Amino acid sequence: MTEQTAPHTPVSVEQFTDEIKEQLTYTQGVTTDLATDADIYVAASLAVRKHLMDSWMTTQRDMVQGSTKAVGYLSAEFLMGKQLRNALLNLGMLETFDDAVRALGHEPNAVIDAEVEPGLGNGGLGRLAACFIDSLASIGVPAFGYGIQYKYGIFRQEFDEEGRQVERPDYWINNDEPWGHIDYNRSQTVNFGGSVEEVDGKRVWKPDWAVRAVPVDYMVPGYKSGRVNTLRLWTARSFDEFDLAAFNRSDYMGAVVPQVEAENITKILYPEDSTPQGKRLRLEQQYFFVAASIADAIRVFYPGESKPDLTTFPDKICFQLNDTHPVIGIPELMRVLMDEYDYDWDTAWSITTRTFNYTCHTLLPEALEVWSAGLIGDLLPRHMEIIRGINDRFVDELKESGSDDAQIDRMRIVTAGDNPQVRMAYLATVGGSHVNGVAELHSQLLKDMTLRDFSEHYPDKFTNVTNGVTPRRFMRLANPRLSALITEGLGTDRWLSDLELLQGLAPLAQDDEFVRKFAQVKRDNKVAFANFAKEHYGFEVNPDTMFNTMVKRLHEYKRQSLKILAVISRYAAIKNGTVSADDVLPRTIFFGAKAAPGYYMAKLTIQLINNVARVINNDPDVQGKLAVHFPENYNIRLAQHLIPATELDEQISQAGKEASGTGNMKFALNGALTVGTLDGANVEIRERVGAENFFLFGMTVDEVEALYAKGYSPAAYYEADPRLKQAIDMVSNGTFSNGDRNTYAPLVADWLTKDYFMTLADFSTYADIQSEIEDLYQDQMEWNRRAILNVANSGYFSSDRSIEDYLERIWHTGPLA
Ligand code: GL2
Repeated sequence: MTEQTAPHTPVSVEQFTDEIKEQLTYTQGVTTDLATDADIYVAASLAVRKHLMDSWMTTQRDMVQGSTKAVGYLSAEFLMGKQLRNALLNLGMLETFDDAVRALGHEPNAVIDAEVEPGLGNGGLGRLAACFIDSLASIGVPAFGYGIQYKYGIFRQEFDEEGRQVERPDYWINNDEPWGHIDYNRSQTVNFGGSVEEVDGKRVWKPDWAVRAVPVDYMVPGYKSGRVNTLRLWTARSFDEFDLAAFNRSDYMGAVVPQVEAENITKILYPEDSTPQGKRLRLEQQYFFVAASIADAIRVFYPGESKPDLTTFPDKICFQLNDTHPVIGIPELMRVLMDEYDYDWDTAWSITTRTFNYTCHTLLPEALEVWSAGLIGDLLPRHMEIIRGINDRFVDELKESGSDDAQIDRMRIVTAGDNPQVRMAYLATVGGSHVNGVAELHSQLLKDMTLRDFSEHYPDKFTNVTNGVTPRRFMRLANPRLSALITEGLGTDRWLSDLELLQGLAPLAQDDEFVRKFAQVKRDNKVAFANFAKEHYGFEVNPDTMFNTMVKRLHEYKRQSLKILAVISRYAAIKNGTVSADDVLPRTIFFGAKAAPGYYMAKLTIQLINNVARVINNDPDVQGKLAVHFPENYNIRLAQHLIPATELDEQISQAGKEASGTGNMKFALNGALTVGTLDGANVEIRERVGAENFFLFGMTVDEVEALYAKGYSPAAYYEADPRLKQAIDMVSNGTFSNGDRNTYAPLVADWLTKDYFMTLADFSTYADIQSEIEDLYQDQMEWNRRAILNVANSGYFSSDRSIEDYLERIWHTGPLA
């Protein structure tokens, strides 16, 4: 990656202080002495935005003048995290900011904390999109992130007295939000409903209703690249504020109905992870942002042209479909080309298929979106016609290539029968140039299982790009102590834009002095986390215990159940004296997880974890030996504090279920060791950091398949391992529900009779490996050596490398000259 210096001139502390004051006075109308932390945050953000403005404009100009093709990353989610410190880092202004804020009589951390985190994503998929646009800008590739500015992001999680999850609305936008610039002059019209008519031999869509899509632009500054890209999030507005006739009839509520209906489209992020629900509103959201984005790209790249030559469109921009959510963009681009610009089908199809590529992020069949043709036809009648046209031509192609009827039926984009369904993953595969999975194993399983027929039909379309994470946010910002030590060890900070340089740390794992410094960094991070946890969550955390963390969405396949059963078993062993007091390695276990509001088993698991924590933390018999904490509302901010303090990370999904995981990468890069299965990117992490530096357990994909095939009986595992039996019995006998045996009965019944993700089958090896983990932990020098090797060998998991792979394998473009 080429490193360029930011073109912006360095700013002195005095100058930046003045700029903040100027914003306070002339934008906010607040005097410096009355300014709150939140006022300073807004003023400083606006001042920083001004510093980015020139680079933002030149990047856009250079992009349109076109030395290289741009990337449009279409994603229903962008989980950005806080903006201010990231922008300061990329501008090289972190210290200037701290000094200026202090000069104004404020504490930098308090000012940073005033920023409300936009939660515009559910989990890994949304965070990946945010890492990717950071890397695109840092590498200098012109790019747009295109998505939705939801008014309510992912819900705020609280726990009630019983430890159950309660969802509260996240009205994040109801605060001063200095980063998003709403641009009414670049809005687009998005149509819905109606019918299609034949007019002069042409199909003409006569829509029923329309909403106005207004862009809200966020600057995406590259790290030291001098480039600033755009994240354009659309917000829905109605064309008329209210129905004046209704208002004049004194029907005040009725008067605002059209406005409310239009604005509902971008009201809320669907709080689901992986399993979509067939909701009309969700399809409206998808079409809304994709249609606006395609129209926007045409506007941007062919300014002022009424009859642009759109055969050049795929040379100007390629669209990456982040999962199936934006796939309706394929028929939309076809419609635009044929209906608005008069191209014939074949030309339109050639442009479309060269423009789109598709990333699949799942292996769960239920997570591949399927829409009823009736619903699409109702909401987007012209698109449904086009989808049928694509399907019919594809079926013809299959027939010509000799596919039999059964295979054709398996592969139809629109299923046959009375209630036809549109399979969006298939549409994406047929309508784009490339399909990629997100880790080696995942891409292989896509080819062998999920999309097998398609990979046989289009062998060259399929490729892999292993996910990555940005080291700027997840190392430099989250872990300044480790970052400083790495820079000291390597003698340069260039690793932040060339993460493979971390390999230079490998020899230092043999240098006791360095190992001790590394251990001290971890220790300081643990103390810092203990203070943070006390202040923000009210927990007392003992930094002299091992910090063992499992943070991710709550899903049965991720197997938080496995972890909590092992914790219960450990608790029982300590309490009953099965392990002698001297052999107990004190551990603090952290969970962080949100469950989709309608996901009953996941929510019951949350309740169980909270109650196990309550019982353990209040039991004097295990004080100082075992503690469990489950901070509410796991989000990026909490991740940035907890990951650097963690020593042991849990990645224990059933093999073949986690597409990649990206938390696993963040932990390894921050010097945690992983206990995990051979799943997702764990496989590649283990290969790189070395098998001896990774705690592997559990069945492989093949073993899982074989056990399913043979017939899986979880009860047999329950009977066979007394530790497991005891743990499950404690859940069922009311130990964690004040004696009530019913509370967790559904969980227990599921474990013993179904256990679809084979938690019980993997329990014994998981429990066994704990003693190996604890033995190693006793030898702190050796543990830290291995942690250093995790850091040194994880440079591959930078999102910069992922983007380089996309550039080479899929997008065929590169940085601006
Ligand atoms: C996910 C996968 O579950 C996860 O394994 C992967 O790391 C991310 C990013 O590729 O995508 N798919 C998905 O729908 N969500 C994910 O986190 N929400």
